Amino acid sequence: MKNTILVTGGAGFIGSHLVEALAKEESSTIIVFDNLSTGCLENIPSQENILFMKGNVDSEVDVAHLFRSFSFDYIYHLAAVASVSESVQQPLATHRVNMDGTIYLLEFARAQEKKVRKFVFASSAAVYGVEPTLPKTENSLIDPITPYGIDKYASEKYVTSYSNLYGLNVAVARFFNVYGPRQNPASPYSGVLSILTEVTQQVNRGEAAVFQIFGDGEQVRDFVFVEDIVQGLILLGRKVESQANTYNIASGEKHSLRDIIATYETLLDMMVPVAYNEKRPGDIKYSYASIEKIKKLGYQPKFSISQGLEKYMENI
Ligand code: UD2
Repeated sequence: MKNTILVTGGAGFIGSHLVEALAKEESSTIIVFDNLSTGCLENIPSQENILFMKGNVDSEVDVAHLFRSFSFDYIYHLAAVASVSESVQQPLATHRVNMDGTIYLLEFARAQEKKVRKFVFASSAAVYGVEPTLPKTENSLIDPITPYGIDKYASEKYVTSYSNLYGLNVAVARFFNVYGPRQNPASPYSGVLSILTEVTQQVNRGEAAVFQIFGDGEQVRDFVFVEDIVQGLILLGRKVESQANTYNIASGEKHSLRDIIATYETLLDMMVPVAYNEKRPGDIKYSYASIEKIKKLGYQPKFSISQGLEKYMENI
């Protein structure tokens, strides 16, 4: 079927993988809407059925131009300031993107003449905050502790309210710790596996690099390979049952940082030099997801941590 699909943030780490997967359906046209603040054009495959439009989700003018130019069957809203630390330092600026940006898109989506088949919103495990009950299910206590998490949760509520108020077809995804090719290791708050990967590359080039562990390395996360995130997002887009529902997207596996370092050492046949530092303030010791709800839609993670890391290593 011929579909026009919008991916906001489509030049970024997760968005570009989604674009690549959606564009395999040759009859679909993918519109990438991105301001290239952290994403880049090289992330997007050059294909006839992928079009790029530069713009800001928090600019009414830019979003109006987008919806004047195209009429969408599906919308995947991934554009955001993804850095939690930036949201703490710049709450107003990140709020404009992470919250107002969502409302602009919802407003134009509901006003569009053609009915949107699904508006999928990318939220985060950050909405659960530090409350310790595990695993996190979609009904776990919500208690975000940063502007980033608060804006993600408020956006989730906006998205589902547009289903109640205007009959917009919507679904919400909560990502756990995503990793994979094209994740940028530049900031100390980048995904830990992008930093660890960079350190192993530096060591292999003979450079003096040390991976800094914050805390004792026994912190546990649910690391999910980016292609499994894409699988989950596409399911939420396609399945009618996801209507007005919220889903964790994760691997359902839990690993400590020390286990992961050992997996790198086996895969790369090397020793990773590490140094131990004070744990980060506010760091959560254990975080992992229940994925039972999204499994009912047919989701099945395809990558164990070692399979995901192997594919990651092959693609950097
Ligand atoms: C993740 C998300 C964040 C938010 C949060 C909600 C990422 C990149 N971040 O933060 O956006 O949703 O979950 O709970 O997905 N670490 C090291 N050395 C390093 C970097 C990190 O030891 O060089 C530790 C860090 O202290 C933490 C763990 O590794 O214990 C994972 O860190 P992270 O920044 O990848 O992700 P997290 O879970 O803090």
